[in-house]
Amino acid sequence: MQGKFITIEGTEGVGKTTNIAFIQNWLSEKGVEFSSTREPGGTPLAEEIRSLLLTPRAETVCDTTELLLMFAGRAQHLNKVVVPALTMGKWIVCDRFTDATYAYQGFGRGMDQKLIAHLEQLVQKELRPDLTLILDIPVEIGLQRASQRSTPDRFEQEKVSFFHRVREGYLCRAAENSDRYVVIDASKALQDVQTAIRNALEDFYLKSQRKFN
Ligand code: Z5A
Repeated sequence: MQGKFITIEGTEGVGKTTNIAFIQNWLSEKGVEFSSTREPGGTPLAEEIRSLLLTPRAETVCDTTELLLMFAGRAQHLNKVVVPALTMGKWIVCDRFTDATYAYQGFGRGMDQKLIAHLEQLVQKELRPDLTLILDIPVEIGLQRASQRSTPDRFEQEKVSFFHRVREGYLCRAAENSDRYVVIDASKALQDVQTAIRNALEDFYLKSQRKFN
């Protein structure tokens, strides 16, 4: 039996961390066996790569280096965590995945989408998320929310225009592949955001049950 692969995406400060806790509760109530994980990261080695990627440094990180590090961590994470869990029938809830690469490295940094697609195919083969929730928020509101936290990492030091391009990237992908994506207005009050997330999950769960039966 194959598990389901759910990813949560969005720009800075959209509330992924807050709402992943909500999704975990929902899955527990349904009696679904699941694991939560994140990218970049998710294994000890991939977490080291995460640290390389997020730590601000004097040396400029080349766009190609950043892209390859994202996929290097992903290869490790998929092989060690995601694929084994899905094969055992577990669901996976992942905080960011390859849509983030298209949005941040593709739209944000301007890297070639075809190159990203090529690396995606190399690393993931046919594996794609079953459901992607994009928490969408005007960039300025997200940055305002995020500013109340700790010192900014390397990405958080980017200009506002970078995050505008990233947001556009997410919305373009959702518009092009409406089947797998649900865009949620994350600027609303938390209770409203979570009602929308619950509706999306219930819908997805019902569909996956129907397919199974
Ligand atoms: N990255 C990449 O470039 N390419 C890739 O392929 C991948 C990633 C996979 C690390 O990601 C960086 O990696 C990321 C993209 C890059 N960089 N950026 N930017 P991350 O996911 O670890 O980092 P993050 O985007 O900074 O996420 P975060 O720190 O976990 O933020 P969040 O989870 O979205 O937000 P939050 O902590 O849940 O909420 C922020 C605040 O808002 C908090 O005080 C909440 O209480 C509050 N909040 C949440 N919801 C609401 C509502 N509805 N109303 C009011 N206040 C709210």
